Amino acid sequence: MSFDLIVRRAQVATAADLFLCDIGIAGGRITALGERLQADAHTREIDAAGRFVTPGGVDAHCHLDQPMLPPARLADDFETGTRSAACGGTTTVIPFAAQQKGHSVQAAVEDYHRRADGKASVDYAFHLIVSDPTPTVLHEELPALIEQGYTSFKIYMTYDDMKLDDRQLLELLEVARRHGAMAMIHAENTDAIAFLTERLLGAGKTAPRFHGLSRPSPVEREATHRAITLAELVDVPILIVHVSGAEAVEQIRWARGKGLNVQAETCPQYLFLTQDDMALEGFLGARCVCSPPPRDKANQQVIWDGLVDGLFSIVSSDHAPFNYDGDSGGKRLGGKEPAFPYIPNGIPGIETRLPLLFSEGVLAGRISLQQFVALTATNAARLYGLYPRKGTIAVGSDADLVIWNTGTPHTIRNETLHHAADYTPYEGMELQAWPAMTLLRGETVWDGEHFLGRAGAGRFLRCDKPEAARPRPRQTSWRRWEGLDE
Ligand code: DUC
Ligand code: ZN
Ligand code: ZN
Repeated sequence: MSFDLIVRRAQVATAADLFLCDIGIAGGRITALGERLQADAHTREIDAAGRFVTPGGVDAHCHLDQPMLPPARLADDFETGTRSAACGGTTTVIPFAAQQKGHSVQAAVEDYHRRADGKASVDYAFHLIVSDPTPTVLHEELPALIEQGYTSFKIYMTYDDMKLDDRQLLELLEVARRHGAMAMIHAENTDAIAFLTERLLGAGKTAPRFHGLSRPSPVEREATHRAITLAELVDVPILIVHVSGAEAVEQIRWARGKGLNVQAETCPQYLFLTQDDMALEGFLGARCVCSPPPRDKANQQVIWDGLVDGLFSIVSSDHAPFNYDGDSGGKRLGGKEPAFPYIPNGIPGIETRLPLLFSEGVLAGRISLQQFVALTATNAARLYGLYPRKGTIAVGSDADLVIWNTGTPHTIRNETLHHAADYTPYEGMELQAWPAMTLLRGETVWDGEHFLGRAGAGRFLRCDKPEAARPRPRQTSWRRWEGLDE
């Protein structure tokens, strides 16, 4: 057997195991895992002795160059966003091709390919966002796109330009069921947010921290419950994205207790930020404005508990980077300090996701290394139809690897990150882990100091229909009794 590259004496972690071996790589894939693999004249070698090696991260929720309602504008396009991903150990990203109301989903997909082509330096797939589920979208476009490898879509229950009502949600869930796609739900009650926002503004409460009060936990709890109930009626698995705290978690636990197939995602902001970060002096709190908003320490603990006991399948970044300053499009909207409803919702985090969770999760003893791998790579690949090509270290998988430096403290500084945003909410945090090297299909894209990837080297990935999106037979589903199961 001949190898292009051998990674020697790696402490390989998968979602199931931890073992010491050499990793043999040829043609961008892992072709052997074994002891003392034989090199030949052209084989490159990397000595990973004493280091953990994990699968390249799969960031299944990030926003890159996604058109926003003006004046908001994302700081990262595919070039800067995927560069940042690579330097933080992520080798596959799944951002969103967002349908604009009045336009087709197909147009969004074509536009999004143009934005990614020639720019991405890590591999990428697309989720869809459906904001205008016309009969053509439901019965022609989505079924065709799902067959072509766009096998997941996000449904918003809030935001004027995106939100769907319950009837539309049901119709989309039915498409997911019929065609085997994964439905991702942003669960916040839009009318409750509008009501609370109006009352807060009427009382002159405009500062960034009131963003949190306009979307308190019950707003998320109610929408989570409603999404679960609608999915129960259609009898289809769903995934609740960016779960922020205890009240939504309770709903998901309740649903699981009933035997419903509800998957859940959380994000670093719900583990490391709180509402106090939105109350920082001056306008600085705007930096941590995202939706759902960060809660409090007790809620953080509930989210950690959910990582430990398997409530959450994935930790994604929800990287939605807006500049704080900048001329336009950012949190301060060209130097002005807008009232909270006009602060763009989202924070950067594509580069810090893995190191935060490795350091504060694994090395701090909160989760196991195998759980880290499952949460940051394997489960995302499984949930979105990319497994086993992505998300694991196995013979036949792409040689996407992270070699970890766990011996040297690393302080997060925005100036050393590689995104285009002008801040990180984690500025000054000292971590005990940072990628020493990231490999994409056997090529080094990050060497611990420098980005070595190339814009355009990232490949588009068609997703299979996820096993996890397939409805399981259940005794209790009314559909079965009424003969509505196809
Ligand atoms: N939802 C997201 O998924 N990302 C950014 C903002 C939001 O509300
Ligand atoms: Zn969302
Ligand atoms: Zn998002």
